Amino acid sequence: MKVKLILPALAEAESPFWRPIKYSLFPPLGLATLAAYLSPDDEIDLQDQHVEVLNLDDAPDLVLIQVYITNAYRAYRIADQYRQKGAYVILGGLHVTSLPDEALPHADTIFTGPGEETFPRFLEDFKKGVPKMIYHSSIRTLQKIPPIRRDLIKRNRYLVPNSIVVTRGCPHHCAFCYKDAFFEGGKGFYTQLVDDALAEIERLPGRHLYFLDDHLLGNAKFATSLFEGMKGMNRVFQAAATVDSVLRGDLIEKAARAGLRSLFVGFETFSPENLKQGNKKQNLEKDYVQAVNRLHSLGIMINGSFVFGLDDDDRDVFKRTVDWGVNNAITTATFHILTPYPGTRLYKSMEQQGRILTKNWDQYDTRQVVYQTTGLTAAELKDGYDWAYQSFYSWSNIFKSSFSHNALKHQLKHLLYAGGWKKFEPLWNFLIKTRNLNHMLPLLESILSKVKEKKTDLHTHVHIPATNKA
Ligand code: B12
Ligand code: SF4
Repeated sequence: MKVKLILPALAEAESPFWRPIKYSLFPPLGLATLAAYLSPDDEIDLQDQHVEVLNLDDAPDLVLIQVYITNAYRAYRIADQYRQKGAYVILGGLHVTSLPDEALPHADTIFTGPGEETFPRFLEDFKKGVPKMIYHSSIRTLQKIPPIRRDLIKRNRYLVPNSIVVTRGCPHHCAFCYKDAFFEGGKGFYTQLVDDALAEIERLPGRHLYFLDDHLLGNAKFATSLFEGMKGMNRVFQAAATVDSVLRGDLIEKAARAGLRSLFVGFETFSPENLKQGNKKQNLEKDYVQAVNRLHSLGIMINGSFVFGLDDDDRDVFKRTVDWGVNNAITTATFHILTPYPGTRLYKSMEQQGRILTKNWDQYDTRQVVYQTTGLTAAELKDGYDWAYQSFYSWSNIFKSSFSHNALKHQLKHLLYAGGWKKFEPLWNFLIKTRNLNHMLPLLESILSKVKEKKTDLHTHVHIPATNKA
């Protein structure tokens, strides 16, 4: 059987603000995971429109398309085209799970939730000639899943070919996050067996790994055994976790010993009112600066995530946030305009209040205001968000935050990482065009090499209260 797997490009890929490098980071891991259930005799073609021109002139028997919110319209167009040609088209992913009724007219079969149990079930039915229209995932396990078909991934087109997920979901319930909606009807947080996770790591060449798990430290027992097992592997890795998990116990030290060098942390907001609106209870009354200092003392760089536009935000929130990030030597920052994704609790409450301004999903890229704001006007929010990016990544701020680390090595790493990420677009574009992105991996690995800072009262010069307590 001829099988085509497609990750259509997100709408923002056509925007003048599109940074090609941002979409050439990670390969389509979800589709490569599903491909593992196909038969070795199947002829498989996996295409990622972010890094290649789609070939739509072929004639596959089965087409799988992964649907995110801002590629949904494009995904539907591709699906319609293949169905007209007689292919059997199936759709799944976050957006299909949020809005199955919207997706259904464009597919022969749709899937809600993770695919590890439903896709093999579908394949059996499909082969028997009795596929259903909808498959809902309810059994959630990562045990006995076949090894991801990484051979289908065109590694040289990605900066970070070694992306990996060893858990699914998250133990928390933030109102703006897709997580509860996506995992509805079954477990919302579960892990691989540690040995399976270690075996998957062993299969990855080179040193660098990027864990795409929502919260790698979410299950302390699992994470402890994982880090224990990784100790001798000489890996360097990046991951995501909460403020709370950085502050609790000594898991973060174990992670650092196993090779953790950079962490994505969801600070989101400093306002307790906003945290309550976002149901981000795990951040309430947590000392953000203490978390930052602890990570820096372990030589771990920080990618801070911040959301603008929650109801308690005022016009000063942008400057306050940027100043905090710079003064606390956050290496990179990801700012988002609050976006009520369909299916989330935030969306439901905004819809009830009549605050959803558009249902054009192409605009739901966290760079645009799609809801009725309260504390700020939509223009203030958009302008403040744009300003925050410009200001945080100005050379003066990059220098300022880099040189506030104690260790020279950490200063240089910060400078290279933040400057390299945001300031060398033509170089990135050249590397993408010439298919040489993967040659940057050794440089990334050396930037992520070990550094140990002295424990001092670093960053006591914050402009705003050290914690998010009122
Ligand atoms: C990698 C990643 C990206 C990549 C995506 C491209 C790629 N190459 O994969 C890039 C960098 C482009 C990206 C961009 C953004 N992202 Co992102 N990203 C992720 C991340 C970290 C990992 C995705 C992943 O690989 N998961 C692991 C695999 C195994 O799972 P999966 O892809 O979901 O696939 C499974 C199922 O969905 C299902 N499935 C999927 N497709 C199909 C198809 C069929 C036919 C079937 C049967 C099943 C099926 O089966 C798979 C196996 O279970 C997730 C968080 C997460 N942990 O999932 C966030 C996440 C998806 N991103 C998110 C966000 C907010 C963004 C941005 C808006 C951020 C920004 N401000 O720029 C943008 C734009 C996204 C958009 N507009 O929709 C949000 C939600 C987005 C949404 N609701 O659509 C997430 C969930 C993070 C979070 N917790 O908030 N992202
Ligand atoms: S902690 Fe992160 S992944 Fe977990 S529910 Fe909140 S936003 Fe989602």
